[in-house]
Amino acid sequence: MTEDTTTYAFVVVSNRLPVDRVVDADGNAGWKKSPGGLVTALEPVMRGNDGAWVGWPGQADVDVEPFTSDGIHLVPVALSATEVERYYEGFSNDTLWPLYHDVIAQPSYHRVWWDSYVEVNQRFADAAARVAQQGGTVWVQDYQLQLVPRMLRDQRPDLTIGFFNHIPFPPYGIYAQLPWRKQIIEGLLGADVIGFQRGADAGNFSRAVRRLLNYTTRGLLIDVPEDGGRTVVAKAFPISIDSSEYERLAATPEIQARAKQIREDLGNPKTIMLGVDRLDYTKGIGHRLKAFGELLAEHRMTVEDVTLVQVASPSRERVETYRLLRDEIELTVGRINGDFSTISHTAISYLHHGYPRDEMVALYLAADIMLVTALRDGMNLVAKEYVASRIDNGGALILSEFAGAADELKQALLVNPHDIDGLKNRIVEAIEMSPKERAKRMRALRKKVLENDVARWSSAFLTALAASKSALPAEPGEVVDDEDDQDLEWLPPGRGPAL
Ligand code: GDG
Repeated sequence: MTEDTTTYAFVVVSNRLPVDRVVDADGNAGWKKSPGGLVTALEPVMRGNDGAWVGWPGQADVDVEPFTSDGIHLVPVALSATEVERYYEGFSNDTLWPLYHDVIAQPSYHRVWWDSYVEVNQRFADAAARVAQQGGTVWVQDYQLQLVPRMLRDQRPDLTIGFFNHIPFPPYGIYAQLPWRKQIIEGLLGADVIGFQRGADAGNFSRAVRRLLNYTTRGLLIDVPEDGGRTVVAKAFPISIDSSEYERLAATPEIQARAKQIREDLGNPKTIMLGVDRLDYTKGIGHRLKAFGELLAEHRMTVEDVTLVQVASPSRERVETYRLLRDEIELTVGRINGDFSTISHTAISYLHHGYPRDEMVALYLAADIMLVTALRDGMNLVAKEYVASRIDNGGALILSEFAGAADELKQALLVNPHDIDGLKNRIVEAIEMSPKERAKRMRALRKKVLENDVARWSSAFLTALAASKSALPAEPGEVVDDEDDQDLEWLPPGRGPAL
C-alpha cells in the first residue's frame, strides 16, 4: 500500500479522536461520533479549512489507517496497553491531573510514566508534522500533550502552533513539585498562543516561566529568546458550549414532557436539586452530600420537600484514587439514604451511569437547583448547560468560586464548597428565593452563556493565533511583573484573518 501524503491547512491534535471505535456483538469494528463540545466547535472550522484531526481512537493496541468521517480527515495514533497505563492513566491522570487541580489528591511521580509521556507526545507531534501543510496551523489540546508544541516546532518551524489547556494551571508553589517542571514549560512555549480557561491560570503559567526560565513577560506576552527570538501569547479564552443546541433541545415537547415525568417519578417534591459530574474528586460531590445530609439531620429540610438527584458518570475506573472515591461517595449516599429516606421518598437518587444528552436536558429542566460544588475545575460546562437549558428563566445555580465558570457567571449563587455551613446556607437561600429573583438572575446568566458560546471561543482563539505571528518584539522598559497582570486586555497589532 502506498503511503497517503495529503497534507492539511488546519490540524487539531487531541488525546482522543472525536470518534470512538466500537466493536459489535459479531466482532465487527465501526466508529461512533462522540458528540463533545470541542467537536461541535471545531467541525465548521475543519470543513471550511481543509482540516485533519490527530488523536488516539480510545482502545489500546488498535492500529488503524487514517480515514475520513463526516468530512473530517481522522489520523489515529496507536497506543500500546503499557502506554495507556503509563502515559494516560499514569502521568496524565495520576500525576498532572491532581497536581494541576491544587493537589486535592496526592500526585504520583514515576519516572517510567514520564518516559512514556515523552515518547507518546513525540508520536503525536510526528503525526501532526506529517499531515500539516507547509505554513499551516496546528491546534494542540490539553494537558496530555504539553510537549507537542515544542516537538512540533523543532520539526516544522513553518507552522503556526496553538495550545489550549482545558484544566487549571496551578500556582507556582504547587507546580514546582513536578520533577519535570522545566521540560513541560519549555514544551508549551513551542506554541505561538497558549490558551487557558481563566486569567489566573495564564498568570500562574507566566510566573512559572519567569521563575524557571527567567524569561521576560510583558502582560500577556512572553519573550522567548530561542529560535532567534519569538513572542508567545499566554491568555485566557474561557471555553463554552453549543448554547443554541441546548436551547433547541429544551424547547422540544418530548424533552419537556420527560422533565415533567421525572418530577412525577420523584414524587413531585417541592424542590429537586441536581448534581451532574464525572465521578471525580475535583467535583466536590462529597462536600455537597455532606451539606445535604447535615441539613436533613438538623431538620432544616425533609425528604418529602427536597430530593437530590446525583448523576455521577463513571470515570477513570482503572485509577486507584477513583476507585476509592467511588467507594467513599457510595458509602455516604447509602448512609444518608439509610438515615433519612422513607418508603415513599428517597433522599438521594444516585445514578452511576452516563445518559444521552436529551435525558440530561430533561434533568436540567426538572431541577429547581443545580449544584456545582467543584473544589477546582478548569471551567465546568455543566453549569453553562444548565443555564442554556433554562429557557423558562427558572431554576437557581449554586456555583463554586473554584470553577472557571465563576469568572463569567457572577449572578449565580457563588459558594466556597469547603465552607459546609456556607454551602448549607446557600442551599436554603436558593430554595427560599422568590421566583422573581431567580428569573432575574437566570436572565443575566443566560445572556452570558448565549452570547459566549463555543463557536465564539474557537474563533477568538484562532483569531489570536492568526494574529500572533505579527506580534511586536519586546519594548524596553515594559516589564510587567505583578500578580494580577492577566486582567490586561491584549490586542494583537494588525488583526489576522478570522477563521
Ligand atoms: C474538562 C475540565 C472543562 C457528564 N456526564 C454525562 C455527560 N456529561 C458531560 C456534561 C459536560 C461534560 O460531560 C463534562 O464537562 P465539564 O466541563 O463539566 O467537566 P470535565 O469532564 O472535567 O471537563 C473542565 C472541560 O474540560 C472543557 O474544557 O470545562 O473544567 O475538567 O458536557 O454534560 N453527558 C452525557 N451523559 C452523561 O452522563 N450525555
